Amino acid sequence: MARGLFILFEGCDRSGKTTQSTRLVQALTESGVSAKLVKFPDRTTAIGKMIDAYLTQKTQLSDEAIHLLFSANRWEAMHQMRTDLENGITLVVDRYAFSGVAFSAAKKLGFKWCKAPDVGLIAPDRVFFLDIHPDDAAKRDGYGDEIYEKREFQIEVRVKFFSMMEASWSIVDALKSPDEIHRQILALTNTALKRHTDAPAPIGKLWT
Ligand code: 2DT
Repeated sequence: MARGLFILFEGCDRSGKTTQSTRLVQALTESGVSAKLVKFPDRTTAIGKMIDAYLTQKTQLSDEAIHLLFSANRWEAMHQMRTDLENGITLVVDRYAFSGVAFSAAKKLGFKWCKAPDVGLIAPDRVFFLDIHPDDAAKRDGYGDEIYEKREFQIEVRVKFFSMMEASWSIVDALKSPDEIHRQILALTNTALKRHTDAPAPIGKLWT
């Protein structure tokens, strides 16, 4: 049995990642592909609860401390993610280490320092970057509720994302209709799945 694929959604706040990752899992499941949704931060764990308290501005933490908590929140999920991939489950992940680096680097922490704690995590096979200008994101419902949802900061975050893009990334215009975006992403995912069936690649390690 081939291992599952690791499909990642990244993007600025309110770009539609949660909607699209949920729809992708549904579509894959309906077509007989075993798939599971994973979301970072995972606010349900002990570390995730500390992250949630920070994001909702109930507690304060230094930029360095919150960065390391986000990374630890990924490391604590690695065993389960590896097991799932090895069992043939395709993981559709909503945010990951690229969000970690983009948000902390936008606070002026060094790139190298930001990447270091996430080196060696499982690497995504395919990344979809839902691109939206923060001015358009600000018009969407629910914007501005959490600590990072400020225009200038989001513009900085978007620049940092662009500086990390690699060959496995596709930039998707997040202003298109949700149906159109879904169709585009599903087609790209099916191509990646087919390629993987024809020529399976081992699970990769991030930034090594
Ligand atoms: P959601 O709105 O997607 O729940 O994210 N963030 C996220 C970081 O600063 N570092 C990270 O490593 C991750 C995964 C992005 C909540 C906020 O947390 C930010 C938005």
